[in-house]
Amino acid sequence: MRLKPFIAANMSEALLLVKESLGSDAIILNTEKLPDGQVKLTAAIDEEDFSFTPKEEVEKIPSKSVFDDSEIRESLNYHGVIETSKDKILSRIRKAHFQNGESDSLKLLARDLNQNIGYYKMLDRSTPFKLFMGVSGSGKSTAIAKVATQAKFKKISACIISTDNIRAGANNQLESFAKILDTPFIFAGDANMLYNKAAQNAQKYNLVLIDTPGVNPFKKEEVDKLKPFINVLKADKIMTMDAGRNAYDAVEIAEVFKNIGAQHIFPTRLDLARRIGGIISVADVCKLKLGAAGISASIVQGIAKIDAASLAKLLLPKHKQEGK
Ligand SMILES: Nc1nc2c(ncn2[C@@H]2O[C@H](COP(=O)(O)OP(=O)(O)OP(=O)(O)O)[C@@H](O)[C@H]2O)c(=O)[nH]1
Ligand SMILES: [Mg+2]
Repeated sequence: MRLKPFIAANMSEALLLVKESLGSDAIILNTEKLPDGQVKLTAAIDEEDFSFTPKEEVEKIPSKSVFDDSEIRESLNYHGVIETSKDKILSRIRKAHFQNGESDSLKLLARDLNQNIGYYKMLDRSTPFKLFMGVSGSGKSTAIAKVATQAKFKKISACIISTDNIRAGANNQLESFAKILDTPFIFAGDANMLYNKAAQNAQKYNLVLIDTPGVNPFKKEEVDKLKPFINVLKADKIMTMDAGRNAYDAVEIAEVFKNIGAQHIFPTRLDLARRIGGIISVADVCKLKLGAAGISASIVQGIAKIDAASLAKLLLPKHKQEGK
């Protein structure tokens, strides 16, 4: 049996060192927290041709790897990112620092969010159908009006189909926006009608934006009523969600929509949120991609592109970003 000690910033990094050095058959004999906060592990492996190292030859990550992650950690705590997502982000960032020596928090965070969160282009036309779903009042119809406006600016032809047959007067506001934009507004009361109207209009327009009735994700009967609309078309499925939601609630809600097909998240009311841990946690846990967000109630100016760099800036304290 060969014994070998390892020192690293935390347990998961120490375990990674053990695995890299001794392989996955190694067993951990002892763990110890050192006074400087690092962790020391003693691992052992059975070897036929065993040798005994008389002097402790400690495998230690070079000192540049001990990255002071407190700035990013405190930001993720402030924003209320859920524990598992926070730990994953911090561990990857420490590893990235070790591998490339980068120690600028903003750059490290932006790079990590770029590599580990998915992004989509809202006006991407590879599939013409964009279906919006979400909790009642989460901003679906407003998001559609904003996207239709952007499409108009970019000379991309679009129409809107509403399937919202639940709330009385639900379509009035969206219909009036559509009129102002000179964008056709079509109503489809059931999934068959949606299929037919969407297929017809995809011949005429680059984008077919589909609104759906708001649901309570914790009421199965409401979610079940939404499913036929979602399953009838091969659409980009976008979940709108209030950006300021508590992260654990946000993940629970997003899991329901993910299970019925949501692929993207469109955060709304970002202008009213101080903490965006819900959005980061949903993107991490549910693997929903980010692309655009609602940043005011204004239809014309109320939409912004979201990417890794803008997310990192939203997460880190403003004063730490000065001059960057
Ligand atoms: N400040 C701000 N308000 C927003 C934003 N997005 C939506 N809202 C407001 O949120 C409210 C609800 O938006 P809707 O678009 O009607 O939400 P919905 O999901 O279509 O609602 P239902 O159809 O009832 O389920 C409206 O008063 C919008 O003006 C945003 O990005 N910022
Ligand atoms: Mg609506």
